[in-house]
Amino acid sequence: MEKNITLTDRFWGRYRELVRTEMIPYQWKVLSDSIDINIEKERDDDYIPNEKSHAIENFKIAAGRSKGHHYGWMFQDSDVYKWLEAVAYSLADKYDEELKNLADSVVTLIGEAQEPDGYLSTFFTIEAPKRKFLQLGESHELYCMGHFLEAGAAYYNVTKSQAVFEISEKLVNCLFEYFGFEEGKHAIADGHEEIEIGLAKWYEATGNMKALTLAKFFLDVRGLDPLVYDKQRKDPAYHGDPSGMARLPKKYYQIHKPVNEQDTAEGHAVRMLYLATAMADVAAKTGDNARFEACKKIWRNIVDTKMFITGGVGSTVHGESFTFEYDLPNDTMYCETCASVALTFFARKMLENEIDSEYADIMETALYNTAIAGMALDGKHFFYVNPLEVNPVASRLDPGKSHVKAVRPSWLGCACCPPNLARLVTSVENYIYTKKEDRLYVNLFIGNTAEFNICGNPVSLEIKTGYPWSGDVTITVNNAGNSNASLGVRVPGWHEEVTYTMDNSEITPDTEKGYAVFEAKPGKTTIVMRLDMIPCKYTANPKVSADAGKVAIKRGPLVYCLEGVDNGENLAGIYLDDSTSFVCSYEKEVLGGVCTIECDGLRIKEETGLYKKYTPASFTKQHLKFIPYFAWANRGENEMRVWVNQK
Ligand code: FUB
Ligand code: ZN
Repeated sequence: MEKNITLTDRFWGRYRELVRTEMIPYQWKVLSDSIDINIEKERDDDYIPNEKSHAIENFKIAAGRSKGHHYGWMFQDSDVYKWLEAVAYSLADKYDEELKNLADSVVTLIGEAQEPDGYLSTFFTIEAPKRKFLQLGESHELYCMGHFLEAGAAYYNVTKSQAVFEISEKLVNCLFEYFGFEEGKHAIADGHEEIEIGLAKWYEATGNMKALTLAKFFLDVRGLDPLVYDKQRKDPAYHGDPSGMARLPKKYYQIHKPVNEQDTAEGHAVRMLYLATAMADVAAKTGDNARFEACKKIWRNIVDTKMFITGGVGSTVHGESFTFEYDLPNDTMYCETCASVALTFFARKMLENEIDSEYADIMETALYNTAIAGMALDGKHFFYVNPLEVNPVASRLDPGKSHVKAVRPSWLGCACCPPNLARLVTSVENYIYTKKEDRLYVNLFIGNTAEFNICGNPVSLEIKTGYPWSGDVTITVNNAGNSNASLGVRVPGWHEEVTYTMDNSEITPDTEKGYAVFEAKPGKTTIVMRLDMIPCKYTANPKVSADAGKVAIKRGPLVYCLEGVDNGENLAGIYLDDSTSFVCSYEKEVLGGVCTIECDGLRIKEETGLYKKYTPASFTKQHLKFIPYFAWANRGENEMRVWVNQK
C-alpha cells in the first residue's frame, strides 16, 4: 500500500483515530442493523424513513442472499459506499487485517448485487427493475454509482482488489453503453450530481478513458433540456416521488441552463457543490478553460455572497438550498455537513486549476469549522444541519426549526453526512499540498511527512505544527537533487503578522497569489513560519441583515461561539463593546483540549413586559467564555451563538 503523505498531526490525528476506532465500527453496526440506537429524522417530515438503516440487508436481498423489500431512501446504497471509501483511506493509514476482510466481504456482496450488465442499484434491482434510468430526477441511481466509483477508486488504489476493479469496470461499461450524445444512447444526467466525480476518480485511478468521456458528457448534457425530468415523469409507469422532489424548481437540480452558463450557485447546496467540484475537476483534467471560467463565477457567487462565516452553505431547509445573495440567517439556515465537505472538495479542485490562496483559505474554513462540527467528540453523534445560533426551546417548539437540532443525534434517517465526514477525515492529508510543475504548494498546516517527485528529483518534506492552536509551522525540505524546485507556503488571508526564518535566518520571501515562495536549494532546508493567532472580531457585510450590529470572534482559522453552559441562558442578551480584550488559553481538560477565549462583556438588564417607550438600555458586566465552534454541543443541550451583539 503506497502512500506519499503520512499524517503525523496531533489535531487531525485525534480525529483520524476517532474515525478509525469509533466511527467506522459504529457505522458498520448501523449499516448492518446490529446496534440498538435511536435513529432520528433530520426534520419533522412524515416521509423520512428512520426505523433502521437496512443498507447491508438491501444488498443481501439484491444479491439473492436474503428475501424481502428494499428499505430506506433510494440512495441508501451510498451509505455503504462512503463507509467503504473511508475504510480504504483508513487501511492505507493503518493496516487492519480484520477490517480489510470485512471490507473485502462487502465488495463481494456488492459484486453479487450487481447485475450481469454492470447495473448497480439495490432499490431498482429489488423494487423496480423495469424502471432503471427512467426517473433520473429522483432516482439517485447515478449518484449511488458515483459513490461506488469513488469508493472503488480508493479501495483499488489502496488494496489493488481485483474484485473492486471488475465491479467498477463493468459499471463504467454499463453507463458507457446507455448514456451519451450518440444515436441510440440517452442524453440525460442524474438529478443529483456525483457520478461525474466518481467517474473522474476512476479515470484518475486507472486511466479508463471511457470514465473521463462519461464524466465530461454528464456535465455537458446537464441543463441542455430543462424539461428532461418532467418528460420522464409523464410516463404512466413512473414509480412515484414520496419526498416531493418533482415539485422543486429546475434550479434545485441545476438543470435550468447548461452548466458553463450557470454563473450563480443555485438550488440544493450539496448538488450544486458536487457539480462545481466535478466541473473544476474535469476542467483541470481536460485543460478546459471555458469550464474553469464558469467555476470561477460560481465560486465568487458563493464566497462573496452565500457562505456563512463558518464555511457553511445552504440558507434554507426548503430544498436544502441556496436562496439569494446575503441571505444568511443564523438560526434557520441549513449548512448541511455534506455541503461543507463538498465545498472543501470544490476548493481543492479549484487549486488544481489555478493557484490562489483564497481557495485554500475557504477550504480551511469549511474544514475546521462546519465539516468537523458534524461529528461529536465521541465519534458517535452527528449533525446534519449546522446552525450558527440555537435556542433548544425554539428547536423543540417552532416547527420551522425542526431541522435545527441542539444535540447531535446518534444517527439520522438520511445518513449522508456522517460517512461523508469520515471519508474526508481519513483522507485529509490529500488536501495539504498541490503540485504544479516545479513548485509544491503547502495549502494547509497539518503535520505530515511526504515524498514528492519534482522535475524528476525526489523531494521529501516534514511539517511540524501545533496548528490550529499555535501559528508556528516548521517545514523541513530535503531536496535530494539539483532541480529548480520551489515551495509555496500559503499566507492565510486572516493573518495580521507573519514572520519567516530559513535555516535560522530571518527572511522576507516574495509572495505570489497569496503563497510565500522559497527556492528549495539542494540538501536540507528548514523554513519556520510564525503566524499571529490573535482573537479578532469580524463583522459581516451590512447587507447580511441577520448579522447587523453583531460581531463574530475568530482566532486563526477557527470561528468561536458562546454556549449557555459557560455563559448562562439568553445569549441574545450578551454584548461586546470596543473595550473588549481577549485572553486565549489552551485548556487541556476542556472539550478534548482546545484554546478557549475569555473576555469581559456585558449583559443587558432584563425587563418585564414586552414593549415600552424607548430609554437607553442598562447593562451589567459579565465575564464571557468562547469555545471553538466545531466543539459546540458536546456538553448537553444548551444555547449557542456565533454572532454576538456589538454595543
Ligand atoms: O440526496 C442525497 C443526499 O441526501 C443529499 O446530498 C443530501 O443533501 C440529502 O438530501
Ligand atoms: Zn449530508
